[in-house]
Amino acid sequence: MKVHPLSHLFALLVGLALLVGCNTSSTSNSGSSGLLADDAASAVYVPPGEYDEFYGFMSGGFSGQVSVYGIPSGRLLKVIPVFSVDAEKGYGFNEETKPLLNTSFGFIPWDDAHHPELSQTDGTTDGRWLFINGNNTPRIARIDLTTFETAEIIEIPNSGGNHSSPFTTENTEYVVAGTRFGVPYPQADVSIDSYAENFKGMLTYVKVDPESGEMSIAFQVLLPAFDYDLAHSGKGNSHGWTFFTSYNTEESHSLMEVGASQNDKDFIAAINWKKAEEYLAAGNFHEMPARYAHNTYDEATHSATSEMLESVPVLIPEECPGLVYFLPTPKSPHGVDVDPTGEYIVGNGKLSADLTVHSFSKMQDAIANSAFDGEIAGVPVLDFESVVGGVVKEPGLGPLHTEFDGNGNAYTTFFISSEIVKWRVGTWEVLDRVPCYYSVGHLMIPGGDSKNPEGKYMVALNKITKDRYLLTGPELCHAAQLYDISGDKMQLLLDFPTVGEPHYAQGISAERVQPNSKKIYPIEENEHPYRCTAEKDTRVERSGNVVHVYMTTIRSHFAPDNIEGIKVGDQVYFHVTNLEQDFDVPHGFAVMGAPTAELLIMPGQTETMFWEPQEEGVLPFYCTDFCSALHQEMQGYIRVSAANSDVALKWGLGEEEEVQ
Ligand code: RUQ
Ligand code: CUA
Repeated sequence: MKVHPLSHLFALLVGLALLVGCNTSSTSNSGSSGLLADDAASAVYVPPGEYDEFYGFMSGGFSGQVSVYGIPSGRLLKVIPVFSVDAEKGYGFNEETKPLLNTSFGFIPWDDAHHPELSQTDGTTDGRWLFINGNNTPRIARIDLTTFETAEIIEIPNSGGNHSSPFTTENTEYVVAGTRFGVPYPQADVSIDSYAENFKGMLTYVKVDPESGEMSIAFQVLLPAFDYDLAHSGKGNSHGWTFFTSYNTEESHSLMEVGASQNDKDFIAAINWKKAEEYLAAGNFHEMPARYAHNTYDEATHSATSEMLESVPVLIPEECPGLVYFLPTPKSPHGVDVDPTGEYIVGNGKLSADLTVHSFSKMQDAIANSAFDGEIAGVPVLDFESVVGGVVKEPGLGPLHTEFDGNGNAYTTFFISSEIVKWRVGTWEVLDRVPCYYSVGHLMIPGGDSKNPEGKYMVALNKITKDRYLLTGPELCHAAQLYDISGDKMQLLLDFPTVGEPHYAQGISAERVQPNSKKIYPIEENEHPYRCTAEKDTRVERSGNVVHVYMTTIRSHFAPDNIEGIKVGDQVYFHVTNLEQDFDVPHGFAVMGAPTAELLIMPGQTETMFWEPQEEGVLPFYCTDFCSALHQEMQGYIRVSAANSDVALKWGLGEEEEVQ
């Protein structure tokens, strides 16, 4: 039996992690009383009726959703369903949104969402779209920030664990997707022991249409089966490149906590995507079979469609000189963050005592001078010393992620020492440090990964909250902490719970988003094939055992509200159009015993509930969203008869009745 050598550093870090874990309960409540607390309270106080200065978009982690917060208040504004069904909004339950969750594995009602990423123009967040990755069944979603709804989801083939995603380029030319887990390429029934031989690591570039935002896979780059963990694209001079961190360059596939921590240095894979575009244009690629779903929601029809695609262009580094370089980076790096000037690339080696910063211009020189230290799978490995731009000495333990404030400062999270450390880009000196309660993962400064950060607030996204909040049984909330970073010293202002695990977040000035926010869907633009835009057109149609109910809703009734002639075993589609044209007047629709969620229909929208009645009887339906003083009157009945009964189809509202 082989003995796995544990490195001393690794053992030390594990020990420290345990120590921090034990100590946490004795350090609670610090800084939460006295004058400081009063100042902090007024700094985050947004008076009733006033708006927050920033939107904060937080990943919901294993909830599969995105939550929207006001900053600095920490008030929850909305939960946007993305990868998981959401009964509150009918998402993934109504017929219109189901296709969004389609994949090559079929309908998948859940995923693990990690990194929200705002679209950018000229390196500045533009408030048009928010992208987020699904980690488990590799996907990228695009949320439209005029509606705050999921507009598109594209599956990433040849990938396993879409973690290093969906970081954007400076003008949202691309969002990227790197596989965290090596998987057989092509996917096949092979021995896991054949990892080094059969498994690969694919990096994917997803093109974003500059007008519509629509995503398409532009190309994939075939690399060794390292674990590609995070990514960020260059800016300014480094625009045209993307940097992906990797760990497990050992290509271990079992007991990874040891196996993937052997090498003193892993790599950042630097991809020259402008070069990739040249190779593609020259036809220097392989169109490879790959089955993946592309799902788009059409705002005119209020419906999503799902399409299966069958191939992707793959670039192979051996055949494409200059496409990829490996930058050696100490000890299992996690985050990789590019400073606002685009010159410095911070690879956060989570088992490294120091923070290594690579220089883009040095990297260019090293490439020009062929300062290489070998080659792996056709990828030149750059000489480490030649590409290091600077080192922050012993800043803390377990660095994970770095963001920037636009004033030449960087802020790095340290998971093990549970703190954020502020340091100066260029001089590499540590300027300040603040504790986090507890064990911070990502952090977020609005625009903090763009060319133009809005460096007023910083949010720590913490993994553990024991003793910070009232207890709620074994499962506690995850949480964020808000800091003021406008001065020399970081100052803690606020703790607030989050929905699910907030891996990463993005923030943006409210003024870049709010003016474009949609209030209603104009009814005359509704192109849903089963819309009903006037009450007089409401009807029930049967064809065989398929029944379509064309229903409308307006304060405070459904039309029709009495339906008879439905039979056990029918396939009933309730197409409900909300005729309201006033802001903030959705109606809900729920049927007793229907094994699905409600519909929640926005003004001008049509949504569809599918139902197969199982038993005879008369079942009530009603509006679930309190919409007027007569909301409670907003109800109706549907009569279900035996499969062989001859009860005629009949529907009506008040005195008027129609029979088919
Ligand atoms: S992760 S805590 Cu982005 Cu999923 Cu770093
Ligand atoms: Cu409509 Cu309540």
